[in-house]
Amino acid sequence: MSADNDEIILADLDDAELVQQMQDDLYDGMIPEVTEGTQLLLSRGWDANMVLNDALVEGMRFVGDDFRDGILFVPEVLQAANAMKGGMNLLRPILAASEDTQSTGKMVIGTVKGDIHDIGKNLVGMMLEGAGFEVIDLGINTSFEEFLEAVEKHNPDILGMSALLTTTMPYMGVVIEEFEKRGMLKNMPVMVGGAPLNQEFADAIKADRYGRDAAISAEIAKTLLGVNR
Ligand code: B1M
Repeated sequence: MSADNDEIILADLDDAELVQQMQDDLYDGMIPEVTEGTQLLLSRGWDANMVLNDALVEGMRFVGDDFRDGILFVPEVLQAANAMKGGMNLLRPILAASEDTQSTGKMVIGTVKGDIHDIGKNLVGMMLEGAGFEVIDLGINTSFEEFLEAVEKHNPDILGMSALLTTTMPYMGVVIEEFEKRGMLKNMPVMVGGAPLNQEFADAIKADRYGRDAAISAEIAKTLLGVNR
């Protein structure tokens, strides 16, 4: 995947070449290059969502495949994740400003206990902010007790949970069960998401909705407002 980058001037590339180069740079964890590529595409009139999906998310897919196949290891993947964040830092304000500025609703969101993957969750948070939501982000490795404390403090309209590991996704069910026991889900629908999840799993743990990706999740969140159990 990696090419010798020394001679490449990103500004000289056409759009397709630049996207390809950004995917390579993301794979190689080159934060300044990914940031510069993001800036260039934006300055060429690219929509922020397209930059996100075509260059960054797609680049991360290659990283994931090679991580799975034992070609990349944790330090390299972390470096790629940081390069992705470099690009996302530029996209965040644009995505967040792209829709209503008035608060649509409030969502508490976190990556569940045992899981430290936060890129997807952060994207969902960004898109929700873009859709006018106030987002209270509890970060990674979030226990039921932390979700409970945040829900009691902020009284959100929606509870959101993210998990990227098959070993941590069942904990979402534990959180839902604990809230259910306390009768706290009557006015607080739950949305879950993360790469290993699907609708079937969401149904099995009694989540209200499954969000496949960040853009769809923002739409789903809007439809969830006012849902009562
Ligand atoms: Co990890 N990792 N990782 N990892 N990692 C995966 C998830 C894995 C699939 C890689 C692989 O094997 N191909 C695999 C899981 C396998 C499994 O469970 N069956 C895996 C593994 C095994 C591990 C470790 C166990 C590795 C190890 O240590 N041996 C370890 C676990 C650490 C832990 O959590 N306890 C680990 C560590 C790491 C890093 C720290 C190195 C790094 C995370 C950095 C970070 O997040 N800050 C990392 C990364 C980057 C990945 C991959 C490569 C990329 C994940 C990502 O950011 N994707 C990933 C492979 C992959 O998924 N292709 C992998 C991009 C992101 C935009 O997509 O997160 O799916 P995603 O989010 C999407 C949707 O899912 C959805 O919207 C998002 C945006 O469109 N979505 C929601 C997500 N949350 C949502 C919530 C919603 C709604 C929608 O509502 C609330």
